[in-house]
Amino acid sequence: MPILGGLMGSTSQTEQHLSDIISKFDIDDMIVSAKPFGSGHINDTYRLLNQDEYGNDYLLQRINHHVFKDVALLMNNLLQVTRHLKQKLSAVPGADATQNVLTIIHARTGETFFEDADGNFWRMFYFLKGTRSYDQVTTETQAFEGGKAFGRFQTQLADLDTSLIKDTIPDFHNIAYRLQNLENAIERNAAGRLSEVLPEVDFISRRAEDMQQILLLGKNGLLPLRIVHNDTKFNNVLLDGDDKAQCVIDLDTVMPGYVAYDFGDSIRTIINTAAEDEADLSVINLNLKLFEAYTRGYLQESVAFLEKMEIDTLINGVLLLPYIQAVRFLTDYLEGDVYFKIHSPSHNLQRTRAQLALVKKLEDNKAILEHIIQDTRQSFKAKI
Ligand code: ADP
Ligand code: GN1
Ligand code: MG
Repeated sequence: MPILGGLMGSTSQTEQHLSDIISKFDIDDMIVSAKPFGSGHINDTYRLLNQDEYGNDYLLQRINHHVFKDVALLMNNLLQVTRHLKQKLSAVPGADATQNVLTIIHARTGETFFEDADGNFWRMFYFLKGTRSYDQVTTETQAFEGGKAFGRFQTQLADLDTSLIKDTIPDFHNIAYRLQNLENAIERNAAGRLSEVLPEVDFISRRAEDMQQILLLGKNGLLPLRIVHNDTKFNNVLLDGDDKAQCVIDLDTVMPGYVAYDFGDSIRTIINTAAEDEADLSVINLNLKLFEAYTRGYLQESVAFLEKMEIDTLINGVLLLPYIQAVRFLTDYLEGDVYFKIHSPSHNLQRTRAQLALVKKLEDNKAILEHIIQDTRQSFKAKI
């Protein structure tokens, strides 16, 4: 049994509850604190500190089961993906499967998660010490390393048996489905906020058709479905103390999809000189150097397996992902903030506006961005 040192003596109800949860997992360490960690919008995350500073720390998460409705299916995906990645790494000199891939700590029942009496679902991983995740990227090294990490991730999953991976959130990046949801939210106007957002609705409607390109190419069999990450915002890759890529995390949405989705979602968070939810739209600009660095890192690792059409549609992903994100934030705003964690009543509206401002900037610079992608591709093609 783990001895929950500091936690055990605690009077806080939350800590006592966490202490009970921790005791259900198969670890024998003395955990002295459990502190909320990270800035994810979906799960509740805690870092568990080991009394022994040289021992393992752990990451405990309460899985958001309103978002991930089938937790057993979700965790089975994670098991398959992490197993596959660890196996791949065993052939790579210098790679360390425990440091470079998430490790699931099983519950004492042998399951990959624990369901508490209130119907909450919990899981645990090793906490990767000495790593950092960035909500915003500031250096080309960070961008390049992030690109390498996600490019490698896709490459390593390219031969995973797709039948092992199930949809955790069906139609996750299906823009037609997301627009339909927005349409429904507009009709219901559940939170009475529609009159505030008419310019945003108009901006979105005017682009609805153009944004369907990836979906249409896919439907027509011109783009291969791959196992992709689907949530490649930059804080879902851990960099080490030297800002080298260490581990891709947040594997909940690893599902079949198109590679442009992953590229676009990373770029959404890298190229933007401001935060995802920036209130001052005038400071939302593009950092082309970071875009170039990410593209170089990404293609370096993935160009060998990508089809030409996949590279040609990366630019569509760059425009689509901030757009689809805005559609989702706006839908949530209209529905009364039922999906994303918010920090103020207008947070989802602020996020929507910031993402739409980014879409506009990206549209204005589309030709330059496309040029950078194709130039980078050429430089690698020449080498292989
Ligand atoms: P969410 O789905 O809510 O975004 P994540 O799985 O991304 O949850 O975790 C939230 C944050 O916790 C991450 O952005 C990262 O900073 C940190 N994190 C997640 N897993 C680990 C880990 N194994 N080791 C260290 N930090 C981690
Ligand atoms: C959520 O879980 P997190 O914070 O990494 C969301 C993503 C969005 C992102 C926007 C399962 O990601 O799809 O792009 O917020 N995850 C889910 O910041 O909906
Ligand atoms: Mg995350």
